[in-house]
Amino acid sequence: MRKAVFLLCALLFLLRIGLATELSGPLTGNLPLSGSPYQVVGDIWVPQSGSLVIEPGVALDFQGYCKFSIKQGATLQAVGTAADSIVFSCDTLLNPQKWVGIRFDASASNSVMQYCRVENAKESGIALIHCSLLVQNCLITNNRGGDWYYGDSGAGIACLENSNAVIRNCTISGNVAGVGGGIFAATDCYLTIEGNDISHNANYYGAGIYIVDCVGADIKNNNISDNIGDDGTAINLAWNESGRFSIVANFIARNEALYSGPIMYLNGANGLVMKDNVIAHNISPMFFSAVYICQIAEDGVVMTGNLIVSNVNNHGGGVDIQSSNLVFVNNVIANNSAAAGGRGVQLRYGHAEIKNSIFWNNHGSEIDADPESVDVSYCDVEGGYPGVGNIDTDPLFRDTTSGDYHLMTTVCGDPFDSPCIDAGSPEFWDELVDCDHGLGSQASDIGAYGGGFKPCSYVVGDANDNGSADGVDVVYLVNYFKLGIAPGYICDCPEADDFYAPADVNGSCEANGVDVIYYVNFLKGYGPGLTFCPECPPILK
Ligand SMILES: [Ca+2]
Ligand SMILES: [Ca+2]
Ligand SMILES: [Ca+2]
Repeated sequence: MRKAVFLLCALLFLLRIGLATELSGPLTGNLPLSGSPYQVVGDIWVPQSGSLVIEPGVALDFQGYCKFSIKQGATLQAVGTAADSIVFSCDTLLNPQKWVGIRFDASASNSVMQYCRVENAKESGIALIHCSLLVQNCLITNNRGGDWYYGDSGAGIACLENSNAVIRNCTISGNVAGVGGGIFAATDCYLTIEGNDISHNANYYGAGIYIVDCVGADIKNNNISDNIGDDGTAINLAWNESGRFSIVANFIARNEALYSGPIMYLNGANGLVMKDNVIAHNISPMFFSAVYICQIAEDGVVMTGNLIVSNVNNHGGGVDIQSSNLVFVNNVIANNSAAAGGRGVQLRYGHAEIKNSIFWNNHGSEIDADPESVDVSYCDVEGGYPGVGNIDTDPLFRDTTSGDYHLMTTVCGDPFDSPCIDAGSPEFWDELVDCDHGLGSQASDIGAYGGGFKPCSYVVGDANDNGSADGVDVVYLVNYFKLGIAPGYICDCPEADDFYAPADVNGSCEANGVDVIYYVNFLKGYGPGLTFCPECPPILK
């Protein structure tokens, strides 16, 4: 019986070898599943202006140090399915020198890689130069960095020289490079990095994501965890002088930076928005804070709704900001520890407006800044801090041991009511009020879950912005609609940008001639009352 099984296995092995199709040279048209697995025995490429479609389920097994190139103006459509991914790999036992990787070099802008697995490449799993690429639902793993902007960079994906990459819903894991283990971008690139799991990558700088000298990136809804490196382990943005970046709703945890190790090292940009991120349990035993931000010009840094908690550092603790202006609203910086000096937030050479935020139980001082350069109001600061509306009371988080930094409220079943509920700045409202967001009334809460909405300050119907709504406003509105006289007050509402809200008296969220008729009827004593746009409610002046 054992002999029969052995013979069967041997036969299947021979059949498998026999069935494999050898591949090298130019490829166009269709690469069918019927020929798979393909043994790539030399370089393969889609020639200039050619196109190649790879069918779902196709496997390419690179036999030597070969590469797959998509040449100038050429297109690759490698679109697998969730059940049948397309595999680019090599057997590292049979081919220990590994394969090179996939290179898009000035290829056409409609190339797509979806449901692909790219693994065991030696010079970046996927590299793009002077082109655009959509990479979606792919697994990119166990690749090494290529010899790009820096030697040994961009192990998973390298985006180079005026390229645009959309990287969405991928798993980018276990890649190793000197710079940019998961994703690396250099020189005038723009990236959309959304919904990915970027974890267990390793390197010196920017193990998860490293972006240098680029024009910007939107980094949204990613899990960036368990990466390990020397510096800027999760996200490292370096010398992007003209770049604009948004880092929104990412979960950034348990990354470890060994030496000069801020978890997020954001140095040089033209504007940076950090919103609704959770940055927790990261470690940098030798150096500074969880988040280090330096030299953000123009619009500076806007941080809202972030939770920066339970990070462990040597110096510093939560956030360290230098030579940048900062707007810091509705954040929580708590329970960060530091072996040596420590602080919740440190600010040097810039100006900060800090509102509706909690600084609690950080090692050392909670806010370390020149009092001239910082304006702190409506915050809960352990040990207290001068400024309007500041308090120094235990914020009563729901359950910090499980990472729940919502405020306690008896309405949602907690034993106490947090003093931070409805204690925020009157400049803001809670965008949503329920047990997961703002609590109490719509008056803004201090903390990471309240606030978020900045109501416009106006009187309904006060078109000329003089504080009252009357017939003069109707005349003003008629002139506005006829002659285009500039309106007195424009509201920047979340749902309706640059909306002339005081002139919308019928609640339609539009200001037009219908409002004039409605207004006249109201003033004559018939017709309903003046009604504001529900998406742009006023704070009464
Ligand atoms: Ca509230
Ligand atoms: Ca008026
Ligand atoms: Ca209207």
